[in-house]
Amino acid sequence: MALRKLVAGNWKMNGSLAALAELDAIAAAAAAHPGLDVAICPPFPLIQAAVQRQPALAIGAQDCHTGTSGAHTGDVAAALIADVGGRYAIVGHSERRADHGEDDALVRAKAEAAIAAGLVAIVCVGETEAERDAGRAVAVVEGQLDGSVPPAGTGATLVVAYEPVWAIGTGRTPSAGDVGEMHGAIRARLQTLLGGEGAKVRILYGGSVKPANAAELMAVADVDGALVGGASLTAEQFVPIIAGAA
Ligand code: G2H
Repeated sequence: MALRKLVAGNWKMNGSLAALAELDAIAAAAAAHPGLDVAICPPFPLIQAAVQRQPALAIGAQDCHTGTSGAHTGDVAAALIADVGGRYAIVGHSERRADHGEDDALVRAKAEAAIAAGLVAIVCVGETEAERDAGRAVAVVEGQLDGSVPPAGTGATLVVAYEPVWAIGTGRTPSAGDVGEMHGAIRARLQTLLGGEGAKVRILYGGSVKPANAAELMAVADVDGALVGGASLTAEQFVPIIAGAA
């Protein structure tokens, strides 16, 4: 079943108020390709300004807390992200798993909090280079899915992003064959975990997606879009990726 593709940009710890000017051409490209969804996830302080600058463009966050409010210095509740107009929350990115020790149980709780607040949760999974070299890539990702996918997730509330850690920001990407094998395995696991809804959850590929490889990656079976880091920071790079996914 062909799902509606999603191309999401993850600005990570980059951007500025001035950089939001890039959203003008990105929003125009999104409007020119109504057959797919486009989102940008800037740092928290830019979310509201991004929404105000381009209200028709979906804006999201790169993380959220598990709770709704309280004494959690420096954290941000999913409800606040929604309150300022955010529509997505990336959770469990490998940089957060590595930098902040986030494990599968915490990622699942964050995804559930995002969904409860009305956001679409983008749950990230992916193996390290050592795990792939050891022939354990699929088993590692299946384990991450088992631990971090919310059991009540649906095609409308949940997206999974497969991001091999060794491909992030390195310029290296897996072969189309390896991507197809992994996305097929993820699809099968999602159907085991979520039943019929598992066929409707979009599975994004992430890791060094760029204009030159976007169309080939997006043509692979069960690749339902892309999570794009560095190449989402400028319209010059991101707009051709949107076109490549359309
Ligand atoms: C993977 C990706 C975005 P990049 O982290 O989530 O980043 O495209 O820079 O590899």
